[in-house]
Amino acid sequence: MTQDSGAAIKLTIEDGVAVITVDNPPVNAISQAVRQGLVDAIKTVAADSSIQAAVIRGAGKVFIAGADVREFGKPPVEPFLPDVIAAIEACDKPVCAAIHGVALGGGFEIALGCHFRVMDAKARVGFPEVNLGLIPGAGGTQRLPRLCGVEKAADLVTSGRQVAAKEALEIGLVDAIAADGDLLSAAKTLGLSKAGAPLPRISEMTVPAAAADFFTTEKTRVTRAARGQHSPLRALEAVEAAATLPFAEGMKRERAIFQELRSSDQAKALRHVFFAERAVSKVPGLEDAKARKLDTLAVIGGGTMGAGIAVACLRAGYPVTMIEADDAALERGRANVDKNLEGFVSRGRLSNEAKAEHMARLSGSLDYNALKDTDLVIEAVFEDMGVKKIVFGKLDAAMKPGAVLATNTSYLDIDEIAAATKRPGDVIGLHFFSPAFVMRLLEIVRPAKTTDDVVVTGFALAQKLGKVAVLSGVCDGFIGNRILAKMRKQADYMIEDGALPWDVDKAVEAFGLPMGPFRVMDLAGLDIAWAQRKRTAATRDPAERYVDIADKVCEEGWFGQKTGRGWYVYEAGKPSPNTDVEKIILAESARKGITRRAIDVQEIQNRILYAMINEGARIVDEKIAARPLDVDMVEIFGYGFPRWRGGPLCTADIIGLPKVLDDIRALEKADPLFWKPSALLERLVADGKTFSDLNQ
Ligand code: 3H9
Repeated sequence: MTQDSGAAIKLTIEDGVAVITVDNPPVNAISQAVRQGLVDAIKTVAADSSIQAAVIRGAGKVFIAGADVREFGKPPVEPFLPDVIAAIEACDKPVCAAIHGVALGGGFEIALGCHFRVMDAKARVGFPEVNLGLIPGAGGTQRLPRLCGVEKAADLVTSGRQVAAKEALEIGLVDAIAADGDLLSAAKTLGLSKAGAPLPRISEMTVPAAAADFFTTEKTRVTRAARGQHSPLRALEAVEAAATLPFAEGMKRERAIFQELRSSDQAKALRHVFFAERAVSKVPGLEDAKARKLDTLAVIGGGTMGAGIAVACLRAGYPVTMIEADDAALERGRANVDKNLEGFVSRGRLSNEAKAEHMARLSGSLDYNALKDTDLVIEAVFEDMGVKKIVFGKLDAAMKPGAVLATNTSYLDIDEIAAATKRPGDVIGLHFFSPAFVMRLLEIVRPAKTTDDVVVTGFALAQKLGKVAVLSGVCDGFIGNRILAKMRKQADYMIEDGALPWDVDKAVEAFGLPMGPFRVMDLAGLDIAWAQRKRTAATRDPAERYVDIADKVCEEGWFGQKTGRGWYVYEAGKPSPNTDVEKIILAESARKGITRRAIDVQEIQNRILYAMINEGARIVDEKIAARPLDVDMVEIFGYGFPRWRGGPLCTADIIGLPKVLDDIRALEKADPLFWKPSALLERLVADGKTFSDLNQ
């Protein structure tokens, strides 16, 4: 017999077992049709005397990926998931979940509502709701502690981490792991074997007692790890309810927290990130382009960036050729790669054998002809236009037709670099962030003549390297460093106006960034930006406000961590404010006739954030970024902007664009050059629109 409840749930009866298949591509998200279909199917199981047991499974590549994230912005529609799961659990015939792929969020909650769970050896289960600013909302926080204890439940729901089959069996989340290809029949057999026997219902179990101080210490740990995000602590609160309240009361508490979080700003921001992360590689207009062959890679230069990029490529399984200027430099390049890989070994993330295999895939040469069969090369030499042009001339001469020629420049004009070759259509920017084998962001920078297939080859490489790639047009600093420059300028203005570097850092870190701008400068080395300022001094707009403080700090030879002194003094690696810098700052304010004033945390945060928003809007308006979401992804994956704020342009939407514009206009009164509002921001406010409207 076959019952088709809408298209989302299919029911067949095989050997006395009702096989209930959730079929809602692509990931069997729990839409209203799925919920209704499950309720109907369970009614059929109860009513049909030929059925002795039931199996719930998923069609396609996963069991069930969770609630339909697209429904969260809309009013909930019955039947509600907790009621669907209660109906499954109440069924008086055994119901067994057959889990393959993943059972996540509401999908795992459905599995916990079943009496038994069988898992494919490659499957994973978990509660990723915290990553969406939520907590499990259909009994997950109440059933999980009953099954595996409070400690493990707290770990899983507060971290969102996914558990592989072996661990799931060990901690009692599932009853069995099926042999390869045998999942359905194992689930059917288990279900049938329990027909007529008393059925285990997790809601009826008691929660094993935890250590007396467990929740107190756990709250401290979770608060620290969450760095301003609310959902992990609220998830812990729900687990605590499971430990202290009867099941029905605990369910009410969980539901209340879930509902509260669902409409929160953090949940909105995290939903935006969820979809933006997936949309960012789907660039409008490139749908039909096909990536070029990408089997062999090369890097030019074995310094910090070149070696870092080589490591990222080796980790992804590519053979990599490194080109250097002389034997000594090549040896240093190899040693840099070796050292970086050794870091993976010492952290237990790579075996010695695997490291040796990685190193065996690295070849080195002084001769560009070694690249004649290479599919894609990434140049990472000194940031100097003359040097880059020479390198690209050599690449042009040596490489085969159809090879992709990429530069890792952070700010040079790639159109000019491309013009040094006879094949500008094959030239592209691949801007990695340091360390290249850690940082998730890759800016793909598209000069005017680059062909579509070269651009999508950049995206294909990013996917292989596990990176989030964002397309950028050519401009000074591209998306990320252009915004960073504006943000740093504001930070400089504020220290001349009355704040101190550590006040700025503290306020920025309280906003949720991992490090304030002055701490970052100390880490990167103040000398690099100093050299850049000297290079561009002649072309600087004379009308623009220029703060000399950083130059004076550099003149003292204080370049940050590497010299033990910068904005901060480093003793035993620990930073403390550099009081000599404070003297320089006070003297500079006095020299410029500035009466220093107190600048509070709110003002610091606003000026930093609005500088980012205004520049981000300009970048979208100039079509350097295709959509606001591209700017948000650059900031989150390249600069540590908190995910739970959704990126600067999502934050602007949440604050409300009319308020953002009013605030910028108020700042404009004191500094009209810096704070001229972006024309896009003005248009959006005039039209009653948001940045999010431009993402659709
Ligand atoms: C929840 O369950 C709350 C409950 O506790 C309480 C309820 C009362 N909804 O990632 P992919 C789409 S909260 C809607 O590229 P993969 C995705 O947008 C939920 N759509 O594939 C994409 O669409 P498009 C907790 C979803 O193979 C397509 O599916 N669950 C959902 O790399 C393919 O996705 C989660 O947070 C969804 N839930 O990875 C799980 N999930 O093609 C989130 C995916 O148009 N999902 N889509 O861009 C995942 O982790 C991954 O998608 C998964 C597949 C591992 C499943």
